[in-house]
Amino acid sequence: MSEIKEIYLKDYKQPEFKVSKCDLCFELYDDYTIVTNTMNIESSKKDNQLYTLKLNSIDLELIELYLNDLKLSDARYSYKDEVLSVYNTPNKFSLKIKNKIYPQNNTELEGLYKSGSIFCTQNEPEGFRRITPYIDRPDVMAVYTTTIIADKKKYPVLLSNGNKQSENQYGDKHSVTWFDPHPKPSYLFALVAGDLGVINDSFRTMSGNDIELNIYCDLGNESKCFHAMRSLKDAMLWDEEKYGREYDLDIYNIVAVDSFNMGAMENKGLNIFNSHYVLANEELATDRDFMGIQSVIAHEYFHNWTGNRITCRDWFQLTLKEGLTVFRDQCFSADLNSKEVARIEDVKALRERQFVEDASPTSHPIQPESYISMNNFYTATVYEKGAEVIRMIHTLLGEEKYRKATDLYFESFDGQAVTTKDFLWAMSEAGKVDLTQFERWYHQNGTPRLLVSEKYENNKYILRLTQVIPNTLEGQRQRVYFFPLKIALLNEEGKEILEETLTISKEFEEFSWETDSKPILSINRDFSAPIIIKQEQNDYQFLSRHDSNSFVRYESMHSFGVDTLEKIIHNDEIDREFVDTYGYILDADLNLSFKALLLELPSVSTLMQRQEVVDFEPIYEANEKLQKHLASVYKDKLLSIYKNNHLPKDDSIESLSMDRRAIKNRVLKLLSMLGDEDIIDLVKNQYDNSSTMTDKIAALDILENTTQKEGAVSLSDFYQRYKNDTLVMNKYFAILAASEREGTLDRVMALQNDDVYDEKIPNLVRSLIGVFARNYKHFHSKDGLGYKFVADKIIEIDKINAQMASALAGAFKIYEKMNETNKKLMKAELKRVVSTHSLSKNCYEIVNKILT
Ligand code: 0A1
Ligand code: ZN
Repeated sequence: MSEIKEIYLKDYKQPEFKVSKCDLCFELYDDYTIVTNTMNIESSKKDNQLYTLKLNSIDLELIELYLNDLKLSDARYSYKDEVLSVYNTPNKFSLKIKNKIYPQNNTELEGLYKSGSIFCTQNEPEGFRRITPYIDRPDVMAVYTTTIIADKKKYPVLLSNGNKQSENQYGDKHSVTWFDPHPKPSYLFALVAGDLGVINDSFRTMSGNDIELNIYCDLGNESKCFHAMRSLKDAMLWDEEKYGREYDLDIYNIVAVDSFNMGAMENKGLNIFNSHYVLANEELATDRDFMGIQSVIAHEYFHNWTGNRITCRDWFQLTLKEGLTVFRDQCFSADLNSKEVARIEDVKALRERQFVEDASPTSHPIQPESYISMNNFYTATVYEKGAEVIRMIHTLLGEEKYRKATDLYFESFDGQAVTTKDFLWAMSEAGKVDLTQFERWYHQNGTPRLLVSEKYENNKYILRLTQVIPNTLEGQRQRVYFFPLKIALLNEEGKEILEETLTISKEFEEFSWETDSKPILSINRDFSAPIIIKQEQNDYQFLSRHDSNSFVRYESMHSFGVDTLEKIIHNDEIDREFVDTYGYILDADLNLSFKALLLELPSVSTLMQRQEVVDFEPIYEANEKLQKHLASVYKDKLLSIYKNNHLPKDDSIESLSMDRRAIKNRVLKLLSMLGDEDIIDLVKNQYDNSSTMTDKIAALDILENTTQKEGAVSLSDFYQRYKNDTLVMNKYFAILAASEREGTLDRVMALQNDDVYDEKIPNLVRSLIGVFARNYKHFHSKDGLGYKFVADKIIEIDKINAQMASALAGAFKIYEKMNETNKKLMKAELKRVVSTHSLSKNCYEIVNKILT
């Protein structure tokens, strides 16, 4: 393991040297690659002293170095502890370094590596130092020229950032040179070489430039790229209309690869994507996959302005680009689809991932103060909570001032590497609000709670609010927040008496309004702040039927469900009123996707988050009991909803078709709890006859969880049909790994030997091991075998890909809250992992935090 060193934001210093120009040449061979890197470098000091230049380098074989064209003797440089030091450098000079790397052995998938037969790169945050020695930090921005030389037959497509400058042929080889005029940090550098298929299109920008758009993929997959292309064009137009931002190169390339650690990467002019977020057609992708592609394609495109043109000064500023870009992609998806459904889905994801993280030993502010491995900070907190913080700014400023403020941000900082303070300056300057107290959202961690009490007397409605702020992990007190709280008071018919956005800034606050009769409170409308509301009294039954704000309507139904399940856990009693409300929603005339959300019962994770000491068994039992009850009371209604919306041959991805699939699969799942033969026939029929992957997967999941026989038949049919399509096989592995059936662990273990499974491909590891580690029932089984299996995998995969391993270790974050039996079992495994010889710093950081 490289030395474990914690890096602190407070230690930030400006770079001692700047690189203005970086010319790269890659000679790609089967067994190795030669990189020649020529940089124009200048000292930041102007005193004509001689300095030592330090370049980050990991696992590089140096061949030779030249300073101002003179070959450097061994005495002029040294290479140790991942730093190449060049001694006695002048003020301004050129440095040429030739080195050798082995992309085909690179299983970490950072730097230059091979995904199948394709060469590709991943350099954020610190991968570039695995390609060539460099000042590998985001505040060093240079203009890059890249030449790639490779075998013409094997690698006909050679890509890098920017615009294509020239092409040459030499015998069996060819070369292409790319020039990117926009200065950029090294983490945005990209290279791709391979024998690729492509689809092309073009986009005319608002000032009339025609941009060439290309999406590259494995040969044969071209027809699966059209949804991604449509999404790209939609995103380009949206950014012009909503933010006045236009694309700035002649060409925009996207490449889909199968081996990728994350979702996608915004490299300037050459985005590299996990193929999961590019390839889709109606037969092979689910509706969720289509939505995911639309939002990730947009996310990476939006980074061109929020991330690339204006980048981060240092990695502690990550939320500057990520929080803002997630907010932008969320708004884009909301504009193109259903606003109400999009907002609910975003909040659901936030609570399932970020709230859990924020209540765990790895809780951190959206702008952390320290890290051991930056790779561990691409978190739900930095991304999703970061987006909520930007959303609150948007709410506080309002649409018009927010646009003025983003214009000011772009004008003021274009071409620079800046901090979240710079962003907040632009927001408060153009928004004319004081954001001093608001800034605490960047530096404090944990989810704040708001206690709500109400009083009505003498025609006066009084609302009392109390902020309860969690302590830091070390037990220090944190301060109260400034945030927008959107509320409404409703009359008995559900009509709004008033709607207001309150700004909350104190620990205790009281608001009052004169009203003729006692109003009903609709609070945190649209989830205007990422907080937990605790009400002394509630009107869930009324609000889930009548609130005009769809978010609060969903929220009330959801909270009503939570209360109902907790009553079952504690008193074994099913709340009749909840059951009635459920029936009311079944009958209501609503957008069908919204209705499907209202009818979704609270997740196991939601209930778990509310337990002081976590024990999953009673949660599963209560869930099953409530579902069976609802299914038997409403069997006829559910069946008629199913039949009205089941159109097996409709494979359109227009919203109505997707809405229909959402509702009918929701009710089918509920009906399947009955285990009745007529229902199982419906499910089997759906599997056999539906033309969409959404329907097939929904049916397969039900069959796997309810029937021994039909499940096995359909699963083997599915396997035979799709075994050659890895993206589809991910779904197969995920269904089996998430199964609640007995014997899941054994089957997951056996699936590792399946021909399709490959431990080096992150998507497959996520689908099999990652999904199993989030299968609460089997991962937390009281024999401890689930823990042991995942710990074994962490240790094994850590040697292949440390980033993947530390992501798996995240499943143990819940450790501290577990009941004694599980805790003891977990502890033994965590200790085993942390004491593993040469464990990566990525895993060490996560496991060590969990244990201390
Ligand atoms: N910047 C990318 C996400 C990303 C981050 C790190 C990676 O490798 C360690 C890869 C991708 C985004 O936000 O889309
Ligand atoms: Zn991003």
